[in-house]
Amino acid sequence: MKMEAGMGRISKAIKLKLQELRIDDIFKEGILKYKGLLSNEDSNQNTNEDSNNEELEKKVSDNSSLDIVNNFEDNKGLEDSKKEVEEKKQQIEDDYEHDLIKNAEQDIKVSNQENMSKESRVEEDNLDCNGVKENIGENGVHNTYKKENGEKINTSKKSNQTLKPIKINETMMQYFEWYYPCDGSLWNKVKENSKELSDVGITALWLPPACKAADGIYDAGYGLYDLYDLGEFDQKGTVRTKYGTKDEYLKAIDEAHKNNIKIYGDVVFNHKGGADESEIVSARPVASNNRNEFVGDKRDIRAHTIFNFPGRANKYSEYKWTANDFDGVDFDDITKEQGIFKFEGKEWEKDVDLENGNYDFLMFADLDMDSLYVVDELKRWGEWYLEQTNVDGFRLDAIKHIRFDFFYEWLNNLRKDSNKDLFAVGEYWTHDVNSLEYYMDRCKNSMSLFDAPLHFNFHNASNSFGFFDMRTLIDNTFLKINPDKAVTFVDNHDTQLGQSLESWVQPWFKPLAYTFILTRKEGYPCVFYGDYYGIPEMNFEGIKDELDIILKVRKNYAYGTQHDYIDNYSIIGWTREGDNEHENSGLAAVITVSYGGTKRMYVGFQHRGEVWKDATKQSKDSVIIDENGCGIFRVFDGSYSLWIKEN
Ligand SMILES: [Ca+2]
Ligand SMILES: [Ca+2]
Ligand SMILES: [Ca+2]
Repeated sequence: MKMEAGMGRISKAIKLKLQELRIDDIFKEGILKYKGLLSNEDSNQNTNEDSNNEELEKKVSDNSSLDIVNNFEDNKGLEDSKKEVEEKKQQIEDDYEHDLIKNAEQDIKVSNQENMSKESRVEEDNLDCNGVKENIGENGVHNTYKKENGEKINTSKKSNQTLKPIKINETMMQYFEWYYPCDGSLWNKVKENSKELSDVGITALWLPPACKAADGIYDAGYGLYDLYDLGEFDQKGTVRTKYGTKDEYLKAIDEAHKNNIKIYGDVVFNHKGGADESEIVSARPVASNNRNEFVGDKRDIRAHTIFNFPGRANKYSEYKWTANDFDGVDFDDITKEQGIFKFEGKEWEKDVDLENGNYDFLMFADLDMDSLYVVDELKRWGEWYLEQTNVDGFRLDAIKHIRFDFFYEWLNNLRKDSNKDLFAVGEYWTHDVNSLEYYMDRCKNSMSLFDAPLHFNFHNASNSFGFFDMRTLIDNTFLKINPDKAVTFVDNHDTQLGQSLESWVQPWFKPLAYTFILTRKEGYPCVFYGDYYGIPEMNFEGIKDELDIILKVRKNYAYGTQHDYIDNYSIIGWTREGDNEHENSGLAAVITVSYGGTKRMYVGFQHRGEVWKDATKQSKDSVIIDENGCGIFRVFDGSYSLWIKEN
């Protein structure tokens, strides 16, 4: 066994990575186009190196092609940007090459030598993880819902499609990104692509909020206006929402179900925007950074809190919202002042995230979850929504701003009423895994949670210039402490470039992160639409080709006992032995944030004598599994490899 990658090539790979990262900064500053510059430079260098080297350079170049590509408006922009790129490069080389890279090379060389000299060990997985627990239940026919007065009435379902038990690993996809066009095409796209998504291994789609929102067709759905308008009533300028009409939504769900794909609806309960009328309310302004602290006297404000839904004319629900249903608003229409105005006689919910003193209030008109009228109306809506759409579960928005025990009751009620499992995943945005753990306790384990801390680890590793200790990749993650309830993801509509919680995982690292979440046993992975199809608004092409391979490996091979080799600063790996239910299953995965190399790993005695290949086709090696059930698996610099039995 020896180190395959020479130091010269490593140095260049890191330099290229530095360029990519700096260029991302340049991109953020609005300077356009760099891919051509990188590619030209790439092809002008190192013409004398051997064929292995060429393959490596191609790989690194390929990685760079995953990055964001923009077009110049004019030649002047091109010249300016070239100049700026050159300056940035010079700065990077000055800053890093002579000390950081040199030191790192030395460190990593030592680290790798230590690793190579170690006898590879067969390690049993100590995590005691049972993988994705989400099982599809028997979809009992939900044929009743309660009217406001509690009377049960019979209703007919729009869809009686019963999903078949899923025998492959479950994989969710977030089927939208922030800049998806406002052309009303998304629901139809879901319908058209359901079969293809099913074929590649997607078993559930998280769709964006279907309800009419304050900004009509320009609203991604989170500025919620009318829960009962799924694109059916002429409100906020159109009948349809950003994504299409109610009819198209229901047809999309039906088609997804025909292809055995579950649908998770996005539920926005924290706030309402786009009120139909305003009213005078007695309120006091509070500090933005401490919502328990008043920063002004009690006064009458004009609050946007009356929701009559005139376009819907009482269909489905006669409930009218007024200031009594809210705790506060973000605008006084008398003084035209933006702020946080807490209504007299109302209290922020106590059991919420404690950032800013009390994080009940997020935006618009904040729902009062202390009000039984509000809680009852939201329960009724849940029953109605389920009856209308036949969704299989929910993505729950902004749960850190909602009374922590609210959703336990809401979900419990719906699950009992419908006799369905009803998967749920909550969005609790935090770096702090302890907050997630606390929330789980408070919601009595009634939902899964997005593993935001794991996302931040990916983000940090991808921006680390190669200096991220990969042994710590799952440290402080929800995945580590609660693998059955962690929904793992790489990026989402909030973390994508230009968005409120921007913490974009650099494109070169995305395939590594997806290899991690899609081939390991723990967690329920969620693939981001923007990573898959790209984000044209940001000139990001997406990594569909890479993801299709990783998804198929998940679907067909990622089964059985897991063995971890998360034992090296740069290169980590793991294997799955496969199981009897999935023919030829089993895999070996290797990822590295820095140098390439090889890793000897145990894949199972039952695989002795088999020939394994890299499904990503980056390495041309044929690995023969030895008499001990082990193989030696290669990975190139800053990349990933996925080994499966040749067949
Ligand atoms: Ca709230
Ligand atoms: Ca309240
Ligand atoms: Ca509230």
